[in-house]
Amino acid sequence: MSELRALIFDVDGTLADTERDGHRVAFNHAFREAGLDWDWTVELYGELLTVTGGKERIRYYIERDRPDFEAPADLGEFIADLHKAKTRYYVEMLAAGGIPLRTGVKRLLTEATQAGLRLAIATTTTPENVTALLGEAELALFECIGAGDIVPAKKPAPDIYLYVLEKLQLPADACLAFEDSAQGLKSSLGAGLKTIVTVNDYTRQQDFPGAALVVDSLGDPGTPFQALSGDPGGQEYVDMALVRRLGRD
Ligand code: XBP
Ligand code: MG
Repeated sequence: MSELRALIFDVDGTLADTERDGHRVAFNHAFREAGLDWDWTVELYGELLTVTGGKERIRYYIERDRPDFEAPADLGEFIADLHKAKTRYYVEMLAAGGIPLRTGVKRLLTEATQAGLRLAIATTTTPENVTALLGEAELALFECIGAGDIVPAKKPAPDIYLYVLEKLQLPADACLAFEDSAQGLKSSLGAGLKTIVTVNDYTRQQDFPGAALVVDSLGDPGTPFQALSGDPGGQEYVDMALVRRLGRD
């Protein structure tokens, strides 16, 4: 068994709650701009989140909910253009307002860096979205960012985690992953990674078989997490001691 060397983070839902008030709003903006009457409500978006990747999600929606849509000859190009507009707007939104990192994220990133652990990102989202979400100082903490279409098969396939492990030149048992969703967990477990799940409103009801720990946030001193499954060993927030124990178990 290797010593813990790196932490690998998912982005959407894990580093920040970006889906409901970020991505969803940006998709709707792009639809309106393109003259489409499509409106992804909070509830509908929860269903669509079962499909990872924005382009894949739009295609799934057209096939499932818009049987009468007169698709252009090149549907792939149409979706790609729509998605480009969505990304542009999402990045603009973040630049204008920003979405805060979830409880404990900033602290854990700092503590892990100080403890000499390496940090990486494995996400389905478009690379520009990651840069827009994280400030320069936070971005600089990550030595590897695996994002978007860099791998052909998105989560729940393990490919993006395998890509990051390859870049880090580390075996899976020297790393610990952080995810927020069942599809994300499937992806990290598929790559052989022990995984802590931090649920959010969209993923709270999902099942997380195989997770090392399921909590409602990473927690902070004075703002304890609630453990939903797994053994937090008396800890109230995810710190280096807990990370090292879960990385070893
Ligand atoms: C979550 C996703 C993404 C975002 C939208 O990614 O599935 O598709 O919802 O991003 P993760 P794009 O949890 O792996 O960070 O529109 O850029 O695909
Ligand atoms: Mg996620």
